[in-house]
Parts: sequence; C-alpha cells; structure tokens
Amino acid sequence: MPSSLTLYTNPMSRGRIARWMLEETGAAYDVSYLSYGPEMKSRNYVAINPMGKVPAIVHGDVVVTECSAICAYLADVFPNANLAPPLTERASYYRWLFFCAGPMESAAVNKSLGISPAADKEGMIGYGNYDLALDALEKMLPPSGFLCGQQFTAADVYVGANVGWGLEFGTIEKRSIFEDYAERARDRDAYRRAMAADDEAMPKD
Ligand SMILES: N[C@@H](CCC(=O)N[C@@H](CS)C(=O)NCC(=O)O)C(=O)O
Repeated sequence: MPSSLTLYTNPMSRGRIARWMLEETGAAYDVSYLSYGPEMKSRNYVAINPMGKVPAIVHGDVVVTECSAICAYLADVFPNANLAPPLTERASYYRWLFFCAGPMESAAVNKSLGISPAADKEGMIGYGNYDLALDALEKMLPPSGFLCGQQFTAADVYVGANVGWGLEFGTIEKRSIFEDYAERARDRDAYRRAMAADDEAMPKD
C-alpha cells in the first residue's frame, strides 16, 4: 500500500466531496490547494488531471480523478473503514454512484443553466428531462437508512453531498425525502471535519 496520499483541491469546489471521503477512511493525507485559472491549468497539474479540474488524488504513483471514482477507489483501498458492501452485493452501490455522477448531475447543472432539452430530444439525453430524473431519485431514495440498507457507504458520501448541495444551491427541488436523506447522510463526524477544514482554507477577505 503506498504511503503518500495527496488531495488536489480548492475549498470552493467538488473537492469537498473527496475530502469528506478521505476523512471517512481515517487515512493520513496531504492537501495541495489550487486556485481557479492558470494554476489549475498549469502544465504540472494538467499532467495529473488533463481536464485541469479539481479534485484529484495521487496515491503513491496512482492518480484518481472524478469525485465518484475517488469515493469508490478510497473505499476499496481502505477496506477497514467499511465503506463499500461486499463485492457480490454492490448492485445498489454502483447503480447509485453512476446514476448520480451521470444523469443526476447533468440534470441538475443544466437546470441551473436554464437548459432544458426539447421534448423530441429527450430520448437521446441520458437524464431524459429534469423532472424525470428527480422523480426517479425520489422513488429510489430509501425513507430510512442509507442507499445500501443500514450500511453507510461511499455512495452515500457522493449522493449525500450532491443532494445536500443541490438543495442548498437550488439545483434540486426541495422535497422532504431529499432533505431527510441529505440530513441523515451528512450527520457524520467525518463530514463535519472535512467541512471545517475546507471552511478554514477559504480565502480570507
Ligand atoms: N466531473 C468532475 C467535475 C470536476 C469539476 O468540474 N470541478 C470544478 C470545480 S467544482 C473545476 O475544477 N473547475 C475549474 C475549471 O474547470 O477550470 C468531478 O466530479 O470530479
């Protein structure tokens, strides 16, 4: 197991999700903060993430980008944290991670940009339309417990963060099942530690 683990992030970014997940694992890690603009697009950083976006983690000589992949990877390499179901019981786990990273995120971001696909194009758009994606989320979210039953997993870090921030930023409509789930998922010491650390790293005026 490599000993070095570095998070590349900006405190005002999706990097907060990766930091929450790192805190859940209990692993020691370093943080490298990147500012938006030239620093994130520098040759050195683009060698890590060709998108020039945060977050990324570098674990030994392995690079992982994409918040959802970072969550899943960290759950696998730190199994003692018990953040992934057993291999043969991962149906809901994968379904949720990929649904949220793909269709749900696109639906929420497009909504915030005022982009709504023409009705005759919905069949070729992964999320169909915003209401369809949101209604699916509402039907699939459990009324109690977590996405994989009673076990809190990396999928709850990713989905819980997205639903929570979606509600706060208005990209996800307020519905009680969303609010209750986000509150349950984020009621974690690791979440509070991660948010406090990123708040502390915010630029001071
Ligand atoms: N799909 C990526 C999205 C990453 C992303 O868009 N990050 C934004 C911050 S939240 C960023 O780095 N933007 C800076 C830029 O594109 O220049 C993930 O989930 O990690």
